[in-house]
Amino acid sequence: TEGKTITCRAAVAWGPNKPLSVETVEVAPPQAGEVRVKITHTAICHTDAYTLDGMDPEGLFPCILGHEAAGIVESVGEGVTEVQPGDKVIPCYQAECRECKFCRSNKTNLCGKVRPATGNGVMLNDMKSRFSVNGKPIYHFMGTSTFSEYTVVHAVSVAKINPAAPLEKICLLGCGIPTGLGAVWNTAKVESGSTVAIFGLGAVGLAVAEGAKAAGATEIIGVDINPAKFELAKNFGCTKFVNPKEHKEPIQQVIVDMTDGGVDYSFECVGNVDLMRSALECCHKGWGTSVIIGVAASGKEISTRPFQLVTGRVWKGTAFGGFKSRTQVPELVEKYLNKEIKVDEFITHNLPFSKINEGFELLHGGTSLRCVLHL
Ligand code: NAD
Ligand code: AHE
Ligand code: ZN
Repeated sequence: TEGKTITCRAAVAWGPNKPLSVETVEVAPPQAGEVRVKITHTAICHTDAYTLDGMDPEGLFPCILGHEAAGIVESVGEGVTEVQPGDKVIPCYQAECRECKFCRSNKTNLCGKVRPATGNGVMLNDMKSRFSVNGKPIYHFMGTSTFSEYTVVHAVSVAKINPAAPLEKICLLGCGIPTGLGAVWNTAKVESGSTVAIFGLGAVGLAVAEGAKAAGATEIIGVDINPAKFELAKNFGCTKFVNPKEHKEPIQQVIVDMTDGGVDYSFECVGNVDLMRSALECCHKGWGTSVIIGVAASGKEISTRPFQLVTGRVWKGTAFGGFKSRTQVPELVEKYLNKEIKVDEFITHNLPFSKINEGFELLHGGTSLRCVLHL
């Protein structure tokens, strides 16, 4: 197959708010600096649903979504030294070129190299797509497009992992779990003895709980409007629960009252700007730090009284938990293999790839943390 176009199955998003359509697509060979990957397993993250629902200002259609996956390198383009055919890999939507201004800074995990291309649904070389259906180009998504049996990614956007790793599990290390763990360990740098509030107990929020517990947080308050999440969340480290629907006061007030003035750290894992405000305002005066993880819809803006910041609260945000992807994703895989981090526990469902729309329904329905699709 090397050097040739591959014809395979992919789930095409033809337009916002339409079910995905699993059909035959053509995947062109990788060009210089690119890698073609056979995706074996992909999960569905809320960001895929958000984009499919037409809420992403960068969302382009038709496209192939998907960004939390694992697979095996099928072929590489000219000049690629990072990986070779047969390597087990995790595609990384947050690239790491190790050369740009961002990569050379230890203050960020963002990479500037391929971002202009990935934001426009194309590959950097020629600013074109490698996917087509009957000759019509289909856009890439987040530089990963893992809802396809084969995808083409930039070589700087693929992490080579331990060949002993089970791909049907560690595909989750492509987004949600690293995001939650890293938000705690890299962005907030939660200390032992801290109090924490987590808004939204999906896979991201529960990874925050796991990270906070590992960091030695003594009180971890889970906030969700779906009480079905509470029992589950205990296994990930949550010690107390708050359902905003059961309180008439603003939820920040409820948490401030529960914690003698507020939490040391809070995390917004929903993508709701009102909740982002609550998450900031439930932080303790003088030092409380709130981290925005959730992705808000196009046009939404955050607000609070500046006095909240004047009096020492800090508002932060994180992408992929601050992890430098190509360097640190393989380290997270090792941590999983050494049983130092949970992954299996986040997999609530497994489905064949053909049932991808059912996977989206499960996520929307609130019963699924992560559904792994088997390609
Ligand atoms: P999810 O859908 O599995 O979980 C969201 C949770 O929020 C659910 O349990 C839901 O019941 C709860 N929720 C919804 N509305 C709520 C409200 N008003 N108050 C309290 N809880 C509420 O989603 P996920 O996959 O865990 O992703 C969470 C968010 O993180 C999404 O916005 C996603 O786009 C974003 N995300 C960001 C990054 C990043 O790098 N910054 C990475 C991954 C995901
Ligand atoms: N494109 C959107 C924002 C989407 C967004 O913020 N994506 C996160 C990852 S979510 C993974 O589930 C991210 O990494 N952002 C940093 C980046 O470089 O995209 C918008 O609002 O335009
Ligand atoms: Zn994601």
